[in-house]
Amino acid sequence: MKNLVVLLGLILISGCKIDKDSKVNKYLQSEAVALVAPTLVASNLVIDSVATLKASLPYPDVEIHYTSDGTAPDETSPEYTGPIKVTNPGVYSFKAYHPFLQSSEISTVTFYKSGIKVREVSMLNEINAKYPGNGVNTLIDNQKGSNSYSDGRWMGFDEDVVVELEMPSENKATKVIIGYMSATGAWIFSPAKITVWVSDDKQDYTQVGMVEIETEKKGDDTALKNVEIPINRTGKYFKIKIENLKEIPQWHDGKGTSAWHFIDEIIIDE
Ligand SMILES: [Ca+2]
Repeated sequence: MKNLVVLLGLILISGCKIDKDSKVNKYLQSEAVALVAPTLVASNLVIDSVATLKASLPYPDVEIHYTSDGTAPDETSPEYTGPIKVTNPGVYSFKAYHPFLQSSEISTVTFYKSGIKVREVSMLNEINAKYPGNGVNTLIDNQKGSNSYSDGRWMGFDEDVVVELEMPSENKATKVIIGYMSATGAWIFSPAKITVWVSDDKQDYTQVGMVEIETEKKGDDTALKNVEIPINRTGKYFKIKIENLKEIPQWHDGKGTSAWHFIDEIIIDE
């Protein structure tokens, strides 16, 4: 499987405090130089059975320590010595240490459990020609998108979207998890509202869940987010309506116009 580059650290050292009068000396003072965060590469972020996670920071005498429970790593955390086989979902965090340089910032990557295997996915509206991803299967391919909305792993829309998912059989589903991007600098906002219906015959649908998502505030960072909609119902067909924000708020250059929303994966959790 093609590797997904999660985080890139192209510059090895950063954070130099350079004094006007002694630039060279200051640059060489090790206490003023920090390691960059380790680069993380994961084979896949939605785990069907196992994923492989590699961390690297190619610099002499660097030690990388990590945690797999969402806590911040320190020098007492397990040391990274080679690719990790990831079988459980959760947040993996890495931090680099060096005998003479400042330790790095923390790199993190989040793994998700794959849901019920979908037999067929269809979209009742047109796929947007600008951001089609890899077609409608983008939403159920166990691949998460990167920080780049144009990486081909995201589907982007400037209107409401209705998705139908057919399961192989009637399945008990506990929740629906939808991955989306928040990047207001690119006019990409959170979906405003998501509604889920279930049916046994693809005719009569019953609403089983609905969530409204708070609109971004000025200054919010770009982020990859997930929304979970509890359903706790059995069904063979699921219909999901994802509504975009119809009026961008006043603080934004696009005020009053409708927003884009970007989706990378829908997981029906058993
Ligand atoms: Ca995907």
